[in-house]
Amino acid sequence: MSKAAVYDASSITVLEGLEAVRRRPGMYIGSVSTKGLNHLIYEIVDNAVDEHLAGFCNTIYVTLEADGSATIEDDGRGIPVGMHEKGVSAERLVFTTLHAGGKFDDTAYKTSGGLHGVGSSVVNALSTYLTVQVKHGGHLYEDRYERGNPTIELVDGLLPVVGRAKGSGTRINFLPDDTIFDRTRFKEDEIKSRMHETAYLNPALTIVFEDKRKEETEHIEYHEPDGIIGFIKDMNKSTEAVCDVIYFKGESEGISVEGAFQYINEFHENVLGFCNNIYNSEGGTHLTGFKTAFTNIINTYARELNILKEKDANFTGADVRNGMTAVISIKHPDPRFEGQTKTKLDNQDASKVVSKVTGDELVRYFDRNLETLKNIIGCAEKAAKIRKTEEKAKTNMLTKQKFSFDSNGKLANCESKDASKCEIFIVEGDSAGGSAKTARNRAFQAILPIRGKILNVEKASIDKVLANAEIKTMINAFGCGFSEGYGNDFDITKLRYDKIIIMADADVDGAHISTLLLTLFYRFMPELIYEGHVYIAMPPLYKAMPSKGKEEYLYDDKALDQYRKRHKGPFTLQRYKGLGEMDADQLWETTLNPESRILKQVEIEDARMASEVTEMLMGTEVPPRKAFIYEHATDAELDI
Ligand code: TSJ
Repeated sequence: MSKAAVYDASSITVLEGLEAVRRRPGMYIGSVSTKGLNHLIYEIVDNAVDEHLAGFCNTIYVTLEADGSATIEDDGRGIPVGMHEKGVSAERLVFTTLHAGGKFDDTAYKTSGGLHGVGSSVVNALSTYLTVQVKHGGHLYEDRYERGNPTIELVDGLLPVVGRAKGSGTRINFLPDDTIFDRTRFKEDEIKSRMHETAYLNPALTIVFEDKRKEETEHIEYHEPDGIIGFIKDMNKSTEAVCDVIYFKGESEGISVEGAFQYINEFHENVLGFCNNIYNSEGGTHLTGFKTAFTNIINTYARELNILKEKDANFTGADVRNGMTAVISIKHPDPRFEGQTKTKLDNQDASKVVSKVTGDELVRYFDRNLETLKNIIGCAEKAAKIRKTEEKAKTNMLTKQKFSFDSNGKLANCESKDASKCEIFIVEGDSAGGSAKTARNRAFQAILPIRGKILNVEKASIDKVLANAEIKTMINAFGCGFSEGYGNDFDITKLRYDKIIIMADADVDGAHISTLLLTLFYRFMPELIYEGHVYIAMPPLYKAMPSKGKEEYLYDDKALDQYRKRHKGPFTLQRYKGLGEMDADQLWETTLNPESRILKQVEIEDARMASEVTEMLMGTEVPPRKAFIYEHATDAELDI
């Protein structure tokens, strides 16, 4: 069959549309990194979730296949395979039409909520192949695409029947295109966490996850009948709760609102927003509405109860959310998004409605549960007290800081003042720091040696963090200040270096120091990471010196294996134990010279996961940390 045979006139624009997706994939899925890759699965799963919301699907199966493809299956009604007005099956339209988000409002395919899952054609365009199987009316139908192009001929505009089937449902199998994505291995941790979250938000749904790439198939069933209450309980399971989970819901102006929260004995807040069951990592109007109403309620009660006296200032929003874990989930008929990653809910009516529901429902709750209310106000009082102490400490520090920058003895700054060209290396140890100072190109490379292990900021209180000399030097050198729970004095536009490069030995201690530094950045200067300024230098592990031919630096054991295979004849192998063993020339050549070095760029896939991971890695609990480090030890993502 010639390819032309399967395109009719109406599908020509369609194919041009999908070609656009292949040309600029980032526009449609955010990026072609692992994050974009995982996104393909979510786009498909969202369709099945829509079918669940429509009341026709109970179970979704998500399988990472041994061959690298993914399969998603549901037990819904099956995508309509019959003839659609335009002369093609509805199924073909789903996978070949780019729709901006309005869906095709005039077809049978408009889903119950018309909520999400608009990206099936995008997934199709970015897949080497994609097969669709639909069970319906006793028949099994099948369709297939390659890089978005259909390869099966329709019979009178209908999909061919390939067999018989019991029940109904849809099954999609696709292989991401390795000419589009940097790497095509799905990251199971992020997928599992997203599927679990989807289960919490849809308490009647079961999601069966399988990873067949593992030696022994991993099988997990996510079913969370307690919904977002269970979500909160799980997030807080390893900490001491200050009160029970409080749940409320309500509806107004066609928007339904559901919220749950609990206080724990910690000094941070974790408030997550969802719209139509999709997580909004940049928050938005639903969270603003909740926060405004909540701050008002607590301040009003605190005055009524005379906990806040007439002369006292109100609690701030951050005060009243001190220790709070919350989920706000709304259903909106026409959600709009803004923000860098288009994940910030923008509908003004959402703010109004969430505010109203929160106000009405929580006043009703607190009137009947005065003890809980008093506990919560207690958390706010603690936060306010700490905030005031810190405000004082910070003013003191900042005034001192103004004079301390120049006398910042250990920093060997670069000559250029053009931040876009400058780099700062944070080097473990004074001796390596010394070599690096000699080796560097002082025109644009600054060196900041740090001694031993810096403070673990996940465990230390803020005043200790700010008192730490190494940390102060870093904050001074970067030039942007820092942000923490109670205010944001961080200004990325003042950053003095385009690249902040962590340079530590390639051993366990080195890894620990890198983790400590990343924790510091993530907690107090997260924009540095979000905006891609943070890198990890990769010094070589070996130098291979053949008796004939050129010396070569090898950066990991895989490179050594490859060298052994590639290189016939004898060679001497030098193993570097630390940066200190290299002379200045070697250090320049292997680690500093932009032409020949290898840097790993630090990227955060998912802020929530990252937060959990830093807590897990740097917090006081030991066992999960070990498992995580082992699992990811071979996962380095190389850049440049
Ligand atoms: F399962 C899945 F993830 F693979 C998947 C399921 C992927 C995609 C792209 C779609 C679906 C899907 C679609 N599951 N169920 C449906 N349902 C419909 O498309 C459907 C069926 C019947 C009717 C009707 O009005 O009779 C309407 C719709 C929207």
